[in-house]
Amino acid sequence: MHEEQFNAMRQSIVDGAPEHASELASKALELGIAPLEAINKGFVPGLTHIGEQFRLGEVFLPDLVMAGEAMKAAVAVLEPEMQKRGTQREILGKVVLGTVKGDIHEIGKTLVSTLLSASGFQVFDLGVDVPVERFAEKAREVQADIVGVSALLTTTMQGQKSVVEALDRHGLRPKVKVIVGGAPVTRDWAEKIGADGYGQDAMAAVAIARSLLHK
Ligand code: B12
Repeated sequence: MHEEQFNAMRQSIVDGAPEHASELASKALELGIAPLEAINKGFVPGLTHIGEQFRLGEVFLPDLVMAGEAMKAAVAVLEPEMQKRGTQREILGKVVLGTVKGDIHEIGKTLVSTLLSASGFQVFDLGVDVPVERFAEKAREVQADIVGVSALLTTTMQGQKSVVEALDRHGLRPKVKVIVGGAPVTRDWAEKIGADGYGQDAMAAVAIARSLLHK
């Protein structure tokens, strides 16, 4: 079902066409496609494809930038609907979330933020390129239950380890749990750096956050 729609969504990202992507996102909602399904089956495959083409040297940075812009335009349309669907009232826990220093990839982190808050978590989104100490300071300030750290580059993954160490230094662990994610991140890596959880996508992030807090 909706294969044609999903193909068009994928193509709008590959083409780096923000307006078209946002039109297709609105259309998807009109057709009753769940926002997360539109993201996972339609738009993300476009980003996966362009990322692979970039790795192979078939497309260049401006193409990556435009694909990212198109994705953001689509998510901007779908996000309010995702928020609306999370009807839970009770706050499940507080999560401080950000992308590590030196890394400006925001799309995946923002999706994690949206789904966590739609699922009933109170999220403090620090944005991208976040200094290590900032994670710890914010966690202390808001008495966070969980700190979530995103990294999309093999070079910035180290920053996740530094965040775990900073929380240790601030005496916030093991009370404050750390979850990590991002394309190059694996469960093994999470274990190696002493994180409490790894999520391969935003749905998994919610599941792991819930299970860490026994909710
Ligand atoms: C779009 C994009 C960009 C855009 C980002 C736009 C933006 N505003 O975010 C721009 C153009 C800025 C960009 C820049 C660069 N990029 Co780039 N980019 C991508 C691309 C194509 C898609 C990333 C994305 O948004 N994916 C979609 C989202 C939904 O998925 P996600 O981020 O993985 O997030 C999901 C999960 O990982 C998980 N998750 C994410 N975070 C967290 C956190 C927690 C706590 C949890 C539990 C889960 C979780 O849940 C998310 C939702 O499902 C990837 C390719 C790829 N396949 O990842 C390359 C990629 C990540 N980029 C790459 C590179 C090399 C770069 C540059 C260095 C290029 C350059 N030469 O300048 C720069 C780096 C800039 C910097 N300092 O950060 C490489 C990284 C290679 C590596 N392994 O180190 C990749 C893999 C492309 C490639 N194949 O070569 N990029």
